[in-house]
Amino acid sequence: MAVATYKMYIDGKWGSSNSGETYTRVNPANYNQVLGRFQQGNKEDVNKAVDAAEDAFEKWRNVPPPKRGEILLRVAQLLKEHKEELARTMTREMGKVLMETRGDVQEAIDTCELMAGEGRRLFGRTTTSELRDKFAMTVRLPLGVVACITPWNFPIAIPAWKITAALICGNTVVFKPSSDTPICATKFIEILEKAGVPKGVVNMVTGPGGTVGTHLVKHKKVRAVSFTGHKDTGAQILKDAGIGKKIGLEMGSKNPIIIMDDADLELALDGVVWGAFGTCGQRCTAASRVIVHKKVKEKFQRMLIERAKKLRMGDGLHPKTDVGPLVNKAAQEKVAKYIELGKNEGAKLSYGGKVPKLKGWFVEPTIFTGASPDMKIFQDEIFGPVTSLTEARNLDHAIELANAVEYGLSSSIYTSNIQNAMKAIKYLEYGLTYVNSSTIGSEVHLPFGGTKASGSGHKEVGWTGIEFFTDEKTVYIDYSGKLQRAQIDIE
Ligand code: UN1
Repeated sequence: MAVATYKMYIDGKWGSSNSGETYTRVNPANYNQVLGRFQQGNKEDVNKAVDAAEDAFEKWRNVPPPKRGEILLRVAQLLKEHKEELARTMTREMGKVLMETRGDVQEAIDTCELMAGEGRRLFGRTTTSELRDKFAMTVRLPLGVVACITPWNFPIAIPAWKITAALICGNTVVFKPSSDTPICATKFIEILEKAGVPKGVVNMVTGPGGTVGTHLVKHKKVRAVSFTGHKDTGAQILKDAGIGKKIGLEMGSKNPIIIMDDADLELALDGVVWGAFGTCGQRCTAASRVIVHKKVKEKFQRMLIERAKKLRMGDGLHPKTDVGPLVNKAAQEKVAKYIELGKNEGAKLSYGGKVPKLKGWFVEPTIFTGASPDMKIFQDEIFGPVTSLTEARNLDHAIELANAVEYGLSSSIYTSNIQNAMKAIKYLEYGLTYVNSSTIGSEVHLPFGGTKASGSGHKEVGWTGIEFFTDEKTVYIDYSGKLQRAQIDIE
């Protein structure tokens, strides 16, 4: 079968990169299947895209927000109409199972609907003044040209999080998708175009992070960067961006599930299996650590291994598959390396750990027991189907273990005791805490983001997505007709 060549999207036109070069991407479940040829973007492409976005800004910011919202509702409608086809494309492109890729598209639909409604909110505040005949309020203004740099693990949902929030606020966008998922990115842009997003308002440049991403981040005309991906890239973005830009970073984590002795163990088991092995462990919210109360540790460990044995690994398009492949060869090698490391540093490999000889980048669901804070498998984000169990003496110890990593995105506690739950909510240093539910599965109308090395302090989606993509300008209107000095002319 002929391999299709995909284009970039700049100023409302589909075209080739200035570089004249393309790259290919294969199906991670079957690396003999080439999916397409994609544009290897370069600096000139980024410049053109930023210029187009800058030109489109004045007109777009003046489109009334509810009108912008109408376009986003059409995007939602088109995503609904194409949900199944998009989900299948996504499974072929990045490997996660169909149930999850359908969920990914659904998350994008939810986001479009939420952000469309924001077009009739975009609230500022009004408040009092310390002076007479003076009015004080805030209004939300767009930032200008914003860069959205997205990962491959949620190849439609995360671009939708960022791009729709940026658009409803009146910004124009340069979108740099992960090089592993250019087809999903292209399909999403096609839908935006079809829904009526005007030319120049959203532009897409594909290509390597080192050139396209870096140049975009450094670009003087870019007012904000919203990035999801690896913490090292996030740290580099902070260095490269310079001053004058708002930087939103969503990075990795090492998310714990705490299981107390009073927990419903069957419920906790469902949560651990879903959190650790769903998306093949490739979520920044994945449950990569399980911290179990000593009284139930042996029992829970047995239950988990029994359940893991039932997981079926394979092509995500197959309806019976539970765990798909990793995204690419480098990911497979990284996970395999960590499994070796875990054994060498003294954790017990209690289940899985093998790299099967298949024509895809698979690694077996893997469970380590006896992991401790001095080990890399306890500390580092592995981003694969690997979880580790650690025993805790009591809740305080469990929370201490949970917090003993540099990250802080998602956390969970299984307990039937409200005091335990409330204490965990208070002391877990994580952006998200789930009670009696897994670490994955955030909803789009609530803030998403982490503390510590997981984020830069800005959260996305929900009302926080709107906060990020606007400047909340403070406005004072003095109608007293005389000079009134704050802090001085007070009665
Ligand atoms: C990510 O892995 O980058 O809560 C985001 C969740 C999803 C988002 C994950 N809604 O697991």
